Amino acid sequence: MLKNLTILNGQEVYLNRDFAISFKNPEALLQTLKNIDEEVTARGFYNDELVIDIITLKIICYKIKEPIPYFISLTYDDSSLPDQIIPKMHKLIKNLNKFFEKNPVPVGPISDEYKGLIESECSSNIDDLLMLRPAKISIIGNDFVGKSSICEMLQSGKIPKKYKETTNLKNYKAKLFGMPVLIWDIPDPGDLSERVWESFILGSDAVILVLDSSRENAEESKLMVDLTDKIIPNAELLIVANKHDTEEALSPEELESILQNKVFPFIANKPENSIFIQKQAAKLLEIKADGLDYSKEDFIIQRND
Ligand SMILES: Nc1nc2c(ncn2[C@@H]2O[C@H](COP(=O)(O)OP(=O)(O)OP(=O)(O)O)[C@@H](O)[C@H]2O)c(=O)[nH]1
Ligand SMILES: [Mg+2]
Repeated sequence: MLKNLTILNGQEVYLNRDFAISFKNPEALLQTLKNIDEEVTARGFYNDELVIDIITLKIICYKIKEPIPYFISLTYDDSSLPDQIIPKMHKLIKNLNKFFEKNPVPVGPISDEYKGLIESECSSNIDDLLMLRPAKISIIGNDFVGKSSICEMLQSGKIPKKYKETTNLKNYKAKLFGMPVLIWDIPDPGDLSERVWESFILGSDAVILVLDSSRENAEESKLMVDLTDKIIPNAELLIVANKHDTEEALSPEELESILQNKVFPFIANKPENSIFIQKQAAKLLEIKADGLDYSKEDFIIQRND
C-alpha cells in the first residue's frame, strides 16, 4: 500500500501527503526524508531513483536539479512493486518539472496557495499511483453470519436487498476514505477444500472475521483465527461480533473469553451502521483521513508491530 508522497526543497515542505500511517510518531517520516534529502544532495545523486528500505517501509526518492532543485519521495510497504511505481514516478516528475517551469517558485516562504497548486498538479498522478496495488481485505467466517452484508456496506454503504447465498469467491472494488481497496467475500471454509480457502486469504493486508455471535459459531471461528495467524501472520485482524441483536448472541465479554481476542459488536442488516464498519476497515489498513481517530482504544488486533 502507498503510505506517503513528499516533495521538499531544502527545509521547505512543498507537499506531504499521508495515505496511511508509516510510523507511530507522525513526525518521524518527514524527518527521515529530510535526512535522506540532505544525504543524496551531499553525494550529488541527481535525477536517478534511489530505493531505500527502512524496516518494513520502502522509499523511492529522486533529487531533481532542474528547473529547480527538489526532492520527491514515495513511501510504500514491502508488498508493492517498484517496477510498476517507477514509470509512474517518472510521469509525475515530468509534470512537476513542467509546472515549475511555468510557475516559478516565489521568493521567500512558500504560500499555501502555491502549495495547493502543486498538490492539484499531482492529483491525477496520485490517483494513478494509488490504483497500482489496492489493499486486499478478506472477509471470512462461517455460512450465514453476515459476510456479504458487510462487503456491501463497505462498498456502497447499503445492504443486499434480499439474502442470496454466496457459493463462490466474490470480489468487490471499493474506496475507503478515498483509498482504493479490494474486498474479497470468501465462502465458509467448509464449502471449499482447505487448500483453496487458504489460497483465497493469501496476500491479504487485513482480515475481517465475521461471527453470528452464537456460542457454537464463536467456538468454530476460533480455529479460523488460528489459521489466519499461521497463513497471514502480518495481516491485521478485526473480529466482528455480528447479529448482536439476536437472542442467541453472547455478550462481547463472553465472546472475547472464547476467542481470547477483542470483538467489535455489530448489526449488519441496518445500512445506517455502514459508517462504523467502514471506519473499522479503514483503521485496519491504518488509512489516514479526516474522521479517522487513532487516539482512542479500538478493536483492531494488530499483528505486525
Ligand atoms: N438479525 C440480523 N440479521 C442479520 C445481520 N447481519 C446479516 N443478517 C442477515 O443474515 C442473513 C445472511 O447475511 P449474509 O450477509 O448474506 O451472510 P453471509 O455470511 O454472506 O451468508 P453466506 O453467503 O450464505 O455464507 C441475511 O438474511 C441478512 O439480512 C444482523 O446483524 N442481525
Ligand atoms: Mg454471502
